[in-house]
Amino acid sequence: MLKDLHPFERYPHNPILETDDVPYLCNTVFNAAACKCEGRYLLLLRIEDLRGRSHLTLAVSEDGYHFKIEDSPWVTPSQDPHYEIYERYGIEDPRITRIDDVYYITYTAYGPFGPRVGIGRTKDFKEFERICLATEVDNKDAVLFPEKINGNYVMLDRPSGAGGGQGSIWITYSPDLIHWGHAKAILTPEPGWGHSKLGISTPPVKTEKGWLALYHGVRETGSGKLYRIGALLMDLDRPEKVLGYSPHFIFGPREPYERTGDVPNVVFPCGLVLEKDHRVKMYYGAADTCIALAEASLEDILKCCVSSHEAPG
Ligand code: M1P
Repeated sequence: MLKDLHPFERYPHNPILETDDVPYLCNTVFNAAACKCEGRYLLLLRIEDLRGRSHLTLAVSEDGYHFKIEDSPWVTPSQDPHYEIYERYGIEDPRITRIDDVYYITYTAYGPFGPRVGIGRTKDFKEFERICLATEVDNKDAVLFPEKINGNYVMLDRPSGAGGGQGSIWITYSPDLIHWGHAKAILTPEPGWGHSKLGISTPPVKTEKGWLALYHGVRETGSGKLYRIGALLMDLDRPEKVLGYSPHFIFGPREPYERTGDVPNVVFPCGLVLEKDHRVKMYYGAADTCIALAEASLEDILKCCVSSHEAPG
């Protein structure tokens, strides 16, 4: 019964990465994108430095549980005048989506005007090429779908949640990854566990039942924000059609490393790895301070998505 509502099991040796594992001085390591590349597991870590600004560093593993962090940052805020001011305060919360042979990385560019979505790409996790800043400010939590749908790239993002606004999950389409449009809200906060704002967490995974993604819901409480996780199922051909979502949260802060840290009571996944046996590894930032892992079967996550109505608006 508990498994029906909470399908994820925590890795018993969590957290898998902490500040002391980073080979250079920093404040925290959290909110990592994840993928498999040439048989190895890769995490693209958000590392916050001692000024409170973030950059991205790679970690590699043979088994998905034991990671070694590279000696120096991989992607740092750009000095290119086209990007510089928008990334001046850091780059945060990456997500990786493989489309054909290219790994696309969406990230939050953070500068004096607020957060906006950046997109870059790599073929080998050595060279990183920025493609564009895809949105205006006050937008973050962006993920790309792993294939074009009806000739377009498809992205989920979260406009208008940063300044305390009620953030919803939106979908938007592009022929070239640069020009985005036909935007539509697909999931909006409701009274309950995610009443304050929602944001997509992990890039969609294709299943027989539809596109499956995890999202976070935020609840304002008397002692701060509480970040928990739900599941969202979208139509394969028309992903703006929400087929179902979990009415309850399926994962939330419980362990000491999730309850205590720089920002308490936060679980924040940015990466899923779907294994051949249909088990899922979810890598998540815990309390904005470390990285942890939980696993579930794809089927059990799908069972949490109950049918819903057509998207709002
Ligand atoms: O501190 C919790 C999270 O807060 C922000 O998330 P969101 O804007 O989606 O609510 C981000 O700063 C995120 O990195 C952080 O984990």
